Amino acid sequence: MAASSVSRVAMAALPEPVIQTSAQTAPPLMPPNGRPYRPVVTLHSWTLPWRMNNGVKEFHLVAEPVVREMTPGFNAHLWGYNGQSPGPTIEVVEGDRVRIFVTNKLPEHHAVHWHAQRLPCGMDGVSGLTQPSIPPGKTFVYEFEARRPGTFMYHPHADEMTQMAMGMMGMWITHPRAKHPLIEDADRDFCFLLNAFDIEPGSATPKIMTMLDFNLWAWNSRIFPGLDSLNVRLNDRVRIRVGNLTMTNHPIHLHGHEFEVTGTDGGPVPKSARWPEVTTDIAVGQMRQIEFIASEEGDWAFHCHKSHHTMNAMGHNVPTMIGVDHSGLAKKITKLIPDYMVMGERGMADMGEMEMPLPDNTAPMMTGEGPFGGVEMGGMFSIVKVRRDQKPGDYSDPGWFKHPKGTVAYEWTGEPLPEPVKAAPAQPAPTDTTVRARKPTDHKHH
Ligand SMILES: [Cu+2]
Repeated sequence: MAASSVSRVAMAALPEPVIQTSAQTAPPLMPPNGRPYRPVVTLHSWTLPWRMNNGVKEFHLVAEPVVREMTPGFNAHLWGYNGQSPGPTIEVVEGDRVRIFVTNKLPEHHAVHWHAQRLPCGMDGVSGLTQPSIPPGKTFVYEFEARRPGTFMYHPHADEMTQMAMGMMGMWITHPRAKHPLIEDADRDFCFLLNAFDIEPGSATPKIMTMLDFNLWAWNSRIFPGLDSLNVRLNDRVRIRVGNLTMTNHPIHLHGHEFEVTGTDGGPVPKSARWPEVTTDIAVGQMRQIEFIASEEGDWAFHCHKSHHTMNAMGHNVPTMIGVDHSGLAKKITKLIPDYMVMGERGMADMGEMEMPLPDNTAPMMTGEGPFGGVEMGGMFSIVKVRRDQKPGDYSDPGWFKHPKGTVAYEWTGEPLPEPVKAAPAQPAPTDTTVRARKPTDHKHH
């Protein structure tokens, strides 16, 4: 990729587009040229390589239909960039001059908006407003200086609803050019986008007209149990940058640690405006950058706190059956429908164990095996694994946490516990039921 190895003729041509076929999390891309920085790791995605051309960082994005493995056994037919949805992360340094070639291989027009960047208005990527849209088969050039450090994203601004519902989006990270008073050096720096799809069980293409009732809640077009864990070393300073391109807000919650929101798409947060949290709500179109010291060893759940967002596709019309005895009814129905199955009278956990055949190309609704059994999760759920012996720069999965003896919740096997005693009401109910009325004229006015 070094500029010296590319001829003058090649420099005048477009940079070779780099295509990614794998949905795996790529290792951080150490900058091969330009100014150095500590790179990010994009969950189930990768950083787009660039070339230096007379001091300009040149990238080539290709907007195109892609096949995305959202979890093993479930491939979605999406639109994305350079072979995947989401598109690759663009990583630059504050002050870099950036030139991005965007080739449109979609069946319809396109334009890319560089969310939250300071740039000339005509580079903002709003089709019709700041530029003509990019027709199918054409390549447009965007060029501007990355003026402020922070966490950004890019997404279409042409037939936006369709193209985002189909998975078109990507992260943009601008690293500070020098030590910044509000930007710490992180030992681990992760990023991902929140996105949502409506894909009928057994099919592969999202329904683009869905307004709110999405059935797949994803991080970087990936769902649990297909989501990688975020693996860190004990006492690392961990930064996680999250952007929301779904149609609803997501309270993102970390177990076992408190974090601070250290930045938004507006830039670094002043120190006086930071406070400890364990959940931060990320509204639609927002980015939040959280940081914490990973000071507690373990396998810590990290997820959206809306419990419907940690489930995969399900029938929303299933009635609540908890506490309903339908043993008699089931017998009658079985006469008519031999395969009839009763679900939900003990809760929905049976769903996780159920051996019912799923249609081809369907993600199970709530699943994932942990060291102690079923995790019964889906969608926006992952794990932060904090380990004493995780090597610096090693992002590989260390396996399940080995809990120190005597630190795991356990079953009581001693003497049977006494029957619980009903607590007495705080105030005895009045036995005197006489209604004391008072004439309005009894009121004394001050
Ligand atoms: Cu959510």
